[in-house]
Amino acid sequence: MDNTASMRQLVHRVVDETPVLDMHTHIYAPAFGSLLLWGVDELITYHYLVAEVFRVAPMPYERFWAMSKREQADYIWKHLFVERSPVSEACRGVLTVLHALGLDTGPRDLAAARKYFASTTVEKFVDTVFTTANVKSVVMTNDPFDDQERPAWLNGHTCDQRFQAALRIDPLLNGWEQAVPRLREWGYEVTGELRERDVEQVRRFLRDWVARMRPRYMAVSLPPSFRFPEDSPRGRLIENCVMPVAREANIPFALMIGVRRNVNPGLQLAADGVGTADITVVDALCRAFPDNRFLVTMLSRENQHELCVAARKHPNLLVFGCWWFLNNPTFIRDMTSQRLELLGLSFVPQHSDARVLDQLIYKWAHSRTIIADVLADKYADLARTGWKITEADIRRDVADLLADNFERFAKRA
Ligand code: FIX
Ligand code: ZN
Repeated sequence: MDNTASMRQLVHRVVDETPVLDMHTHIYAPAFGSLLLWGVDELITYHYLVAEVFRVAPMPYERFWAMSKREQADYIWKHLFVERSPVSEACRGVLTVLHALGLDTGPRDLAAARKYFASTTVEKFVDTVFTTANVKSVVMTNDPFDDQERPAWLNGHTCDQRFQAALRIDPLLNGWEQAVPRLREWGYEVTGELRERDVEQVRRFLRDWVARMRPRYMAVSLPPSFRFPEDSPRGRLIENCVMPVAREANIPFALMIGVRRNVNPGLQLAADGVGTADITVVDALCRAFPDNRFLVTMLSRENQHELCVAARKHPNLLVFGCWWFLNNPTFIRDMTSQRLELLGLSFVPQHSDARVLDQLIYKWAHSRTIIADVLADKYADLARTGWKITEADIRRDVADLLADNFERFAKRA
């Protein structure tokens, strides 16, 4: 295939046609009831947009949070969509979703969008979204410390194969002191001292939840100040509990590094910020635990190059996604090129982090376009050397990027 324009078209078509396995989201299967967020009011009140509305139309935080969801959506729509053009990535995302669902965004008519959602059911809408986004399955974020979520697991919810679990353990690793009484309440006899007995009890807790959830991986988000090795409860828990249980279960440990929680608490879910982390923690973990596998994403742009270099050193490290403040076209393009150049095809270019079901549509549509563009540039470079790329080559490479690299690395619990 030597015609650059038709090659580019083909790469875009293949990327669009290849189903995605979305390895990190915050959406839930319908069996989790109200935990599954969907619909236009949820879409518009996404925490990315909450942060943006306070920039242009601040009000006392308590007043905003006292409003109903619908009132919050009206407020955000007015200030971010009507009184100025919705050019930010998060605003654009709302419009991509409405447009893909066949709604006319031209009249700026929120009532029409609400009418559309009122006329469908969650079950139907899950099918619509998975088909429109061409996503075959998503990995949820499942926190056994979450009082709303725990009962769904304990009562044995019916499972929809498109929704896979991830055992998220932030409260255990980042808040050991608060975790101790909860573990005790659930029958894990920990004292808090993290000696042999506690270690055994925490392992039992993790094993029980691995058995219950059958997660694709265990996961934690970490501040930029995270260090490893570290003489702290978190350091000891990772070394003595998480690593052995992950090995036993044959699942990776996902680290999402670089979030500074609660920089401005008034913003609630939108309160978090970013900081540049220390890459040596990734090297140290991969080196200390060669029989464990690590999925790593970092939040700061400044960490991306050294994360690629770390992945070149450690086959037990799989770099993934353009996380949160990096899930913007500028960074996706830059990071995807950088990763292709340093790692070839051995990484996972994107996850959606969708919190609202509908967002799968825009997050994947926007990322797919850029991934396809960058990949087409690389194939064009190869073609200039005389290398012949076939459609089958492209289909294999794209399937690896969008699903199979994760699938092979994570295997099955
Ligand atoms: O910790 C995480 O998994 C983050 O992705 C979220 O907590 C964050 O709020 C988010 O939605 C980012 O996209
Ligand atoms: Zn997330």
